Amino acid sequence: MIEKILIANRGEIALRIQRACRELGIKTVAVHSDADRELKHVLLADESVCIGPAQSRDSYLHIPAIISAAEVTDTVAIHPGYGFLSENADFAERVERSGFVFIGPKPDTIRLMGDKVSAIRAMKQAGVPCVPGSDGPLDDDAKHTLQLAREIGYPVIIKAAGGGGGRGMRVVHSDATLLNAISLTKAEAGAAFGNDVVYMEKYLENPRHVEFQVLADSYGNAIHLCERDCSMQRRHQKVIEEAPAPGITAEQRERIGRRCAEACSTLGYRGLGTFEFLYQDEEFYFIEMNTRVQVEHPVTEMITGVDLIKEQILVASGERLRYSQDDIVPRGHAIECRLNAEHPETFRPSPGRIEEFHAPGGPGVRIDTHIYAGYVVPPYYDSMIGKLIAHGEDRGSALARMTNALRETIIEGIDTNLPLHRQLLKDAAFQQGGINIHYLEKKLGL
Ligand code: MV4
Repeated sequence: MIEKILIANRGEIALRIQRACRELGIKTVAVHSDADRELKHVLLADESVCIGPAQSRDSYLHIPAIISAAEVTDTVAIHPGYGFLSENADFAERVERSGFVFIGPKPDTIRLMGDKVSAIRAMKQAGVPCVPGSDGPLDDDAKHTLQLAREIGYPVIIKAAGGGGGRGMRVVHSDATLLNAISLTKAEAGAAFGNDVVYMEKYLENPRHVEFQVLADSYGNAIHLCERDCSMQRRHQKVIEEAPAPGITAEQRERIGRRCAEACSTLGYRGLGTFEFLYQDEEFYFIEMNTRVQVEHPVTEMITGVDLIKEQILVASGERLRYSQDDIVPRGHAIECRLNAEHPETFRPSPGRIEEFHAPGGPGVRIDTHIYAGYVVPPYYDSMIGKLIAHGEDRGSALARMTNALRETIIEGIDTNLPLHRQLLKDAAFQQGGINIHYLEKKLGL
């Protein structure tokens, strides 16, 4: 068993990982930047190490500083959280080569999934339904590329193999603009990711974003933990997530979930993972796999009763999965609202001192946040300051509990998106369930 974990992250997820470690009797090392001495998990940690200046690239992204902190503290394992180095295969490799356990998949798996072309190829081979497309990189043969686009049928989308999460994509509606769009996407991808490989897919015009959570151990056992709907988003930033996805039948869940779990076994996947799908006209289309714990993992925890971070640590320490697929019986419905330090209308970040904070409560209400009255939100990092999660026996009950929780929550001193959430909970289409990925931007008039 792992005796000590270094948490290579900050904010609410660092606190969430620390809580899981404490439940498991594992000591924690907090690493933090100069700007983060007052973070809640740093104040609570068994040990803490300052790893550099405020800028992420000099601290949370600085691999040698993190490895050195692990060495001086006699750390056994490193948990990367989400963002920062969580999907950096070179980091995972250096962690392992330095003799530490990386809490996540093997470096080669991270690398495979980081390249979207190789990820799609692997998933297609493993029987996961994918978007009709080029099934590989686009080559320099213009005639062949034009023919491919016609076969797939316009509109098509050109995506960078090194992209993901909305970076490096271009929609094309006709032959006339295809080749130029490919050149532009290639040039941008080369500059942004150091990899100018691009591929083509059929562009789905009004899909929902539905993702399946998986968990696998090192012995070929893998399960899925149902799906989440993350369609409520703006500029590729998720705003509200929920589980299960409205309108998805038990038959669909079983069919696609089993494919995901089987793909994990086939690929020798280890740890937590997420299969991202676009869902349109009752069909699922795989687009990407995330090899980290995700921000929205609590909605899955609330409906399945599984502590995903604890399980992630247990499988990383070499234990067998404690659950079989039959043990996973979803109960009720859960919704998460991401709380951001930003102006509710302009979305401008709003760092500063939190003068007052009142957390909501009551049955089925959970808040994952590192903020407290007197805490100063630094300007250097992502503006998310926490997550409000509501669970109920059905979607209506979860919505009612979230509405109450949003009404009770008071954060003063900085702007937050609480007013936006209160408005979205009243939205008729959201209440109905099943909005698509363009809904929020259209509603906001973007
Ligand atoms: C797509 C698509 C439509 N058709 N692929 C954006 C983020 C990246 N993960 C993939 N993305 C998309 N890929 C095909 N073939 C539309 C999007 C997309 C999107 C996907 C999920 C959540 C929000 C989105 C917002 C805009 C576009």
